[in-house]
Amino acid sequence: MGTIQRVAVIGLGYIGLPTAAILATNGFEVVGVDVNRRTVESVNAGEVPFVEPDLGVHVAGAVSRGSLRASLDTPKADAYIVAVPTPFSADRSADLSYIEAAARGIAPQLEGGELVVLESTSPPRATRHLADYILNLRPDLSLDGAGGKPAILLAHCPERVLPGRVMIELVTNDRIIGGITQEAAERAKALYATFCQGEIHVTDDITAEMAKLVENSFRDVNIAFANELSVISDRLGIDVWELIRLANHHPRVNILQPGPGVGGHCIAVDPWFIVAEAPEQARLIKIARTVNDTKPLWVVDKVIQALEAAPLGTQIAILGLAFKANIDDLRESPAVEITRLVAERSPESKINVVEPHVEQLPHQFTGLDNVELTDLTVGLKNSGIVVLLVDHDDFKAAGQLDLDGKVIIDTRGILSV
Ligand code: SAJ
Repeated sequence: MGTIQRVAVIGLGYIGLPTAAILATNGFEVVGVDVNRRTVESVNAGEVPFVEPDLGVHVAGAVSRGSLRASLDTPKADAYIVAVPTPFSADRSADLSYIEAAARGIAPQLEGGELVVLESTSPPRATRHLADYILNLRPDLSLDGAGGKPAILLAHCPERVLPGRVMIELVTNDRIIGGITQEAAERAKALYATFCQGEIHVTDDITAEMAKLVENSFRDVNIAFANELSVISDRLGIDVWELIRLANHHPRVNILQPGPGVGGHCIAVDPWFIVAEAPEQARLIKIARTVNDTKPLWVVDKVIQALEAAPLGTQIAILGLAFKANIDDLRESPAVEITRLVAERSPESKINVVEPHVEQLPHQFTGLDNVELTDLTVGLKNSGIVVLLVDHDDFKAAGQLDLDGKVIIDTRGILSV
């Protein structure tokens, strides 16, 4: 098998495009493939269709040097990296249709000897499913040379980068690579070693798939513990952030932070893939998901109770809509859910939303005339109830603002720090 020179990256999203750009910067000839014509056009123009620090420089440089281009069609390549979405279906099992679509593009291009790496967060056995799907389309190939058929090398290498730090973590994070065969794992390791400065750990495909799901479930379970403590502390009339700060002084205790719920497209999704695989056994993982998913409703009840106790006409300030601090991403954000539910349950109350990272309210607020986007000063001045939902740096100074006489619901502990 020859060395890898040409790499096709299927899916130019938050993971695929940075990976394509890093490979192009490290001497590979890279073609990024996407079904979205606008994405393809903007990458070919050297532009990035979403916000991620430092990505723009890499893409613009690689495109202008000719080492990166985008296409709607899957080309012939020495290695294929699949970085397409794996959303969950209505029954919360993983939807593998995007992976299958990628396989339909790759299969006709294979000659034998190519490496195919699945990077998408995947349920156990998804890499095998991808392999079977390709072999079904190409019965003349094999995974290990059996029957004299040329082999293709299948591996899983889950992405683990944190949105907002992708270009740094792509290079510095350790990676886990699971091969369907040892040869596949070793070849994938050689490819990733060209740009990854972290350690690269080799294992089998199913362990690699589970490692990614377990990392996010670990976080989900631990956030659920913190969220449960916040509800218990509220009942006891104590400050949960002080409680956690004190408990964390113990050398073997490290409790995470409670919040209004868990947002984003990873931690709130991946644990369900484990639950779908082992519904009887994954008891803790499932209850943690439920604890985190119901936390926004608890916050909504708190706001409604405050409203009922306040004088008629009291306005509400909502501080933050993003799913976490200092980003503009509103998708799957508990803050959006809370604000929408409060607006629906109290249509007569004016809601002043303060979110410095966006210029307009998202579609969830269409038709809700009592909700308005405003700035921090105006929002606070007009409101008798202040609900802190995101710990943006912009709000950290809120403790110094005049909150006298206002009812504060601080779901992030900004005022406790
Ligand atoms: N959150 C809390 N309390 C905490 C920590 C987080 O309520 O103590 C909330 C955040 O506010 C947010 C959600 O959890 O709503 C998730 O935020 P996050 O920063 O923990 O993680 P993500 O979703 O941005 O990225 C995660 C990362 N996984 C882990 O840290 C184990 C990242 O490394 C993964 O690559 C990413 O998921 C992914 O793509 O799977």
